Formats: sequence, structure tokens, C-alpha cells
Amino acid sequence: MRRAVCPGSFDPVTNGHLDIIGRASGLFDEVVVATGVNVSKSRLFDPQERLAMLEEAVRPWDNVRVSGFEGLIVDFCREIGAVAIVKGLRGATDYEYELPMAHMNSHLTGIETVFLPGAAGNSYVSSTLIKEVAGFGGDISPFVPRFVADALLSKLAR
Ligand code: COD
Repeated sequence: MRRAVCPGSFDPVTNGHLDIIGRASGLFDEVVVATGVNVSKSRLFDPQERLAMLEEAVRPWDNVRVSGFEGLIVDFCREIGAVAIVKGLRGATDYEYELPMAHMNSHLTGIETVFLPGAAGNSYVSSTLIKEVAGFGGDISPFVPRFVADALLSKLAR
């Protein structure tokens, strides 16, 4: 059983994330989508809300499940017996951000990071921009599943 982890903040999950998750599901026997804390980002949705949206979003794939994690991603990977971390790259900025993390994670436990190029059409899609566009009343429907757009709009209305 070759198990991989797709980690992220997923605040909220976008079509860019789902493209990477779906392609990872074709490369590994099982993919665990793990939602954790990026200490450098503020969060809109609480962990339970992010998990619930992810659970709904990964329904199309039989070999994908979701989990929360606390602490280091490498410890979570070791706990569940994952052989790789899968990350998506939108461009050079993502690469520069992700490469030191991949090296650090490899140094800590030897785990490999697999980078998948994000789909060109999703290269400008990020949770941060989605929240900003939605906050100013812009149309986010092309970038997130319908139920995520609804959850975001109702969260922002509160
Ligand atoms: N197209 C392709 N890929 C995308 C897109 C898109 N449109 N949008 C996002 N992605 C990719 C990102 O590049 C990333 O690989 C992944 O999806 C998740 O993105 P985010 O923004 O939801 O999540 P991040 O980057 O905030 O998550 C960071 C983690 C929580 C994974 C990280 O901080 C972490 O591992 N924290 C745990 C503590 C730890 O172990 N720290 C030490 C690391 S060395």
C-alpha cells in the first residue's frame, strides 16, 4: 500500500487543491488530505469546518480520505505510514516557498516530497484570493465547489 499525504491549510479548499488531490489519487494507492496549521497565515474557517468541506469535496475519489493534524507534518506522515508528501506548484514563487520545506521534511524523517505542476487554468487560484474576491462581492463560482462558495458567503455575511 503506497500512501501519500496532501497537506495544506485548505481555508477553504479550492479547485486548484482538488486538481492536485485528484491527480495524486491516480498515482498512489491511498491519499490522505491533511489539514493543518500554517503559522504564518490567519484562518477564516475553524478546523472542523475545513474538514467538513474537504470531506464533501473528495467524495469523487474512493482512495482519498481526510484528516486533521497537529504539529509537524512529518510526524503525521510517520504515524500513518505515508511514503510521500504531495504538493502543487503554481509557479516559481510556490517552488521557492515549498523547496526549503521539502528539504527540511526530508532531513527530519527522510520522507520524499512529490511536486505536481498545477493546471495552468488554476495558476492564479488561492484560498487567500478567493476570500478577498468573495469579501468584496466578486464571483468566485469558477474557483471553488458550489458548497464552498455558499459556506464562504454565509461566513462572510456573519
Ligand atoms: N494549484 C496547484 N496547487 C495549489 C493551488 C493551485 N491553485 N493552490 C494551492 N496549491 C497547493 C499549494 O502549493 C500547497 O502545496 C497545497 O496546495 C496547500 O496549499 P494551502 O495554501 O492550502 O496550504 P499551506 O501552504 O498554507 O499549508 C502549509 C502546511 C500546513 C502544509 C505547512 O505549513 C505545514 O506542513 N505545517 C505543519 C507544521 C510543519 O510541519 N512545519 C514545518 C514544515 S518544514
